[in-house]
Amino acid sequence: MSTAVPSRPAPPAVLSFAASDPTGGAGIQADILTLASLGCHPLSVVTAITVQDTTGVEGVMPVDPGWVADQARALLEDMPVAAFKMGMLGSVEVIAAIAEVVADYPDIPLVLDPVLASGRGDQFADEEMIEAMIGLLLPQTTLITPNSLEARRLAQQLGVGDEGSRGGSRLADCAHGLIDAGCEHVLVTGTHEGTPQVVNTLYGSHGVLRTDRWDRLPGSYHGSGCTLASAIAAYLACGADMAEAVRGGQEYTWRTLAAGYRPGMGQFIPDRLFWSRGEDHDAADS
Ligand code: PXL
Repeated sequence: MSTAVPSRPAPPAVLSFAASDPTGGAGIQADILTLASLGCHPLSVVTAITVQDTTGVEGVMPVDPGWVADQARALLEDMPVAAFKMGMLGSVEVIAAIAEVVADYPDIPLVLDPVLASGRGDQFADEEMIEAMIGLLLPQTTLITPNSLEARRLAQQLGVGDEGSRGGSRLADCAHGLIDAGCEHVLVTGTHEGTPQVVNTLYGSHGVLRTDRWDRLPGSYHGSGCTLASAIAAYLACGADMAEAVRGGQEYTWRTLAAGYRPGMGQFIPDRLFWSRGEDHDAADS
């Protein structure tokens, strides 16, 4: 006897740990849009709530660490999770709580976006939080996705030399410092470097795995890092290997930025659903 309602197979579930951004530009809202757009089922554990508009962040209130852990455990005990994605975590205590939960799931790939500051300069992580990220999360991380500023700051905390010079070899040192500290792969994004194109480089323990160059887009975007890390997590959840996932995630993100829009008086936000808007929005094909 079968009383089960016939159902289609569930899409791969990706669990995002991130803070709420009420603008819908960054944070958990960006992650949910990206994951759904790429065919995954988004699971969302809220780590903090923020007060912000498209011009800046006014406040951050971390969620109680026990509540963060409980949200995640409830999901993990109910269903299979194909990948973890982490963004703004809010406090040392929340980082510790999350690190303890994910330690029970060592086979689930983990993409860590080390949200140290917003593109607009709002600071989100103090020295103790960076220490906690490095000590507790990095050894469990499959891919960390710092921009070049974050890569240098993390490396500095690790004691990897930085005499203030810029350039590929220095970022490579930062990336290898992060790998030596325990993560498997590092994708350093180059938006903040002075290069004519944006150069993003994926490192593994044996060196550079791929380098991708992207035409710079005009405008200042809010939520591009969240979109990229979530998109890579989605590709990994769908079975791509790391190099394919990093390529696919960048391609998707570039298209969301090219189709970005400005809903308020501040930054542009990426259009994670660009493909649903009709041909005029398909900027990458033009
Ligand atoms: O873009 C990084 C980021 C992540 N998460 C939240 C944010 C921001 C930037 O403002 O507000 C919640």
